[in-house]
Order: sequence, then C-alpha cells, then structure tokens
Amino acid sequence: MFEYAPAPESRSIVDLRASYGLFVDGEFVDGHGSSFKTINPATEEVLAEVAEADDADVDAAVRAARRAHTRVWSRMSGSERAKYLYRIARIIQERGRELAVLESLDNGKPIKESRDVDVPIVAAHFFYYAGWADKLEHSGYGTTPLGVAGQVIPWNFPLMMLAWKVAPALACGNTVVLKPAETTPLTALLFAEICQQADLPPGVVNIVTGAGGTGQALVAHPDVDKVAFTGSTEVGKAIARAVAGSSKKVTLELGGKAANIVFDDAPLDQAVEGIVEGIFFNQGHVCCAGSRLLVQESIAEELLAKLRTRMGTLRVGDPLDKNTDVGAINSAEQLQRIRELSQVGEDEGAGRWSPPCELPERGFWFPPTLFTGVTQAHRIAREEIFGPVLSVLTFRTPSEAVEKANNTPYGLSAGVWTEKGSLILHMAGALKAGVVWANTFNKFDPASPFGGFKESGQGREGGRHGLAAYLRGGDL
Ligand code: TXE
Repeated sequence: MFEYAPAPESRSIVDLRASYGLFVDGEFVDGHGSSFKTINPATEEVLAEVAEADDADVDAAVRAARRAHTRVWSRMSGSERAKYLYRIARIIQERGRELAVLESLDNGKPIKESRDVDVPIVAAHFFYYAGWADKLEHSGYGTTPLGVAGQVIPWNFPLMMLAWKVAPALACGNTVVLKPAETTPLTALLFAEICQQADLPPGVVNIVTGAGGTGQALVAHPDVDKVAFTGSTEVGKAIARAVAGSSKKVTLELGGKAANIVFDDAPLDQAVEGIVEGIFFNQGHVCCAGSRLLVQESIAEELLAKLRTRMGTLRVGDPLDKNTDVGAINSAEQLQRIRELSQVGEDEGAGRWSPPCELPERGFWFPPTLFTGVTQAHRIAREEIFGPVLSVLTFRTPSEAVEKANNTPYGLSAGVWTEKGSLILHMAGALKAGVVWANTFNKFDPASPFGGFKESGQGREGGRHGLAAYLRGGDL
C-alpha cells in the first residue's frame, strides 16, 4: 500500500526561479508575449511562470540561429564542434542530480527513472554525437549541414527528446530553435544555462517556450530548413501539411500501440518484468510503451496471475521518493484522456483490475491498470492511451500473434518473449515495427536508430541514421 512520503530535501537541489524568459542568442530575454504557469503534477503547486513566445520572439530566435549558423557554427571544424558537445555532455553529468530533480518536479516521473535512465541517456547522446562531429564523412550522408532546425518536443521525456534532437543537429553543424512542451519547459531552460556554461557560441541553441501556437510559428517560419517533431499523430499530420510544398526536411516521431508478445516457452518471471517495464515505466507516457500484451493462450492464466502479484508491489506516489515506481500523470488533460479511454474499455466489456493503492488527494494520479478479455474490436486495443493501462489479448499461433500485433495504424515498436532464436528472427521480420525488442523492452541506446512505420512517423533518430535528418546528403 502506498504511503505519501514527500522528500522536501530533494527540492533544494534545484534553484527554482519564480519566472523564466526565453533563451535567444545566448541570453535569457523577456518575451513579447504573455506567460504561462508550469505546475508540479504531483501536487498541483505552481513551479514557475514561463514566457510564452509569440511570432516576433520565434522570428528573433530563428534569426539568431541563422546568424550563428552562417558566421560561426557551420564554419567550425567538426573537431571544434565536438569539443563543445563533449563539454555539454560532461556538464550534464556533473549537474545530473539537479536535472533529474527538476525533471521529476515538472514532469511527475519517479526520480529513480529521471536519475538512472533519462539523465544518463541524455549525457550518452551528447557523447555519442560528439564522436560523430569530426567523422561525418563516414556517415554516408555527406558533411553539409542543412542550416536552422526547428524542433518541437513533447512532455513525456523533456530532456531526452531534447537530446535526441539537439545533439545530432549540432554535431552536423546545424543550429537549433527548440520548443519544449508547455507542461514541461523547465529542464530545457536549465539546458540553456548549461549551454552558457559550456561557452557555446550565442545563437547555436535557442529555446522558445510556449504552447502549440509557438510550435506552429516555429515550424512555419520561412527560414527554418528542417523540422523535427515528436508528439501526437494529429499534430504530426498538421505539421506535415503545414510544410508540404516547402523545401523543409521533416522528421516525425508520433504515437504507438506496441504489442508485447509472450510465447509459451518464455521465462515467465522475466517476461513479467518486461511487461511491467513496458507499460508502467514513465506512467506509460511512452510512445513505444508495450500497451498491448499478447499472450499465448496456454500460459495466459499463469502469466496474468504472476503479473497481478507483481503489479501489487508497485509503489505509486511522490516522484521525489526514491522508492516510487509509478509517478504522477503529467497533466489534468492527460489524466482526463486516460480516464475516458479506460471508461470506454469498461463500457465495451473488458475486465478492469488495479491493485489496491491509495492515491494522494492532490495531483494527477492513475493506478496501474489491467484490462483482460480485450478483443481487437475494443478501442483500448487500437487507440493510444498513453498512461499506465495495459490491454491483454490472447493468441494461439505465431501467425495469429503477428496478425494481431500488426492490426493497428501504428508501427513503432514491439517485444517478443521466447527462448527460440528462430522464432525471434521470424517475428522481427514479420512485425511492422521500427524497433523489435527480444526478451527485453524499452531499452534505448544512442547508437540504435529509433522510429516508426505507418502513422508512427517518418525518419529515424539515433545512431548513424539519425545524422541523415541533419545533413544535405540524408536525402540520397
Ligand atoms: O500532444 P501534442 P499532447 C500523444 C499521446 C497523448 C496525445 C496528446 O497519445 O495523449 O498525443 O498529447 C506542440 N504545431 N503523444 O496534446 O499536442 C506542443 O506544444 C506545432 C505521443 O501533449 O502533439 C508540444 O510541444 N507544434 C507523443 C508538442 O507539440 C504544436 C508524445 C506535443 O504536443 C502544435 C506526446 C502545432 N499545431 C503525446 N500543437 C510521443 N510520440 O511520444 C501542439 N504543438
């Protein structure tokens, strides 16, 4: 049973300001527009007031990025750019605790995830792409940067999505204007401070905070050469329409409805860990979350019994408590979406179960939830819930598993649990998913490309392939 145990001492690690401006041309500046509040989703208290960039602010940021690109960044040798990226990576490590606490405060994710997963992966991305900066001729995509990148990121992994976008862009010689999500702007602003600390030339990285309108102004700006977006499929499609006909290059990383497929020979205890990791990591706010469990019929009962027991041990609560497994839902809007779709699941006849857990009165919370008896006709089998909600379906044969797993508009990721190597290879080829994990789930590495098929998006981030999006020769 969860006990609310606030950890106020963690908060003192961050030096939270009452208000934040935009980061343009190497300086924090007041925006011309209004401002908005960012709140702690675990308590609903206001963390800070943040500037809302209007069209003129976005224009100033893009102009600063253009100047920096033309005069400084694209003229530098790759090894000089690498020095800055290595420096940023080291400062991220040094200020890791501060970044992790701020991320957990603004996003609601458990500190053990922000500290042990997000921040290390963020640093790893800067190290990895620093290594490419002076070796671009081996990338296969040439060495010529595109120019100014306009990058719009979501709230589920604010720092990690920033790193996935900023590190390769900079390594290739592009400059950046990045818009973080409106519910999680703070770590991007701390990153701006880190850029100052690393003496990054002004204008190479610019951060414009704001809501969808700021993102719209950024992607539509005529002097942006490249648009990189991670977020909802709906907005991704709107962005694709907005830039259609322009010369802008676009990468989109959108939603998912991944199947975690467990065969009857799988080591079940290990599979249970992978299922829990797949759907309850980051409260299920993960585009590649294993939100559908496909289990072979003969072992379904045994696996579900083990899964229920394991779910009963998950601690839901204060994100700053090191023992917390499942933190807060990022926003009231997201909580509402999760509630609505879960209600649909019940109304359509699926069996709903959550372990007993007391949720705090304030803040946005949703318990780990299991839906059994789900069929492909159910909306919860097809639509992205983006919360700690798992839909369970069964199958008898590998081909039925493939058919069910692929029966979605998405194609981002999948997991396969079996001890048969040949079956893993067969499934990896048959599943329409950009990433197929075998006997593990939600494992990320900067050297691995990540991206989807179908409505999960276009282009790849990560690895050598991630450079293609930021180099002229990437079209070849
Ligand atoms: O996403 P939005 P929301 C899915 C998930 C979630 C749903 C809605 O299912 O429940 O999307 O989340 C900016 N032009 N994912 O509403 O609106 C916005 O300010 C340019 C999956 O938060 O797509 C934010 O910075 N930018 C996903 C970013 O887009 C615009 C992660 C994402 O917000 C814009 C997040 C516009 N017209 C949600 N409108 C994933 N792939 O991981 C909004 N934005």
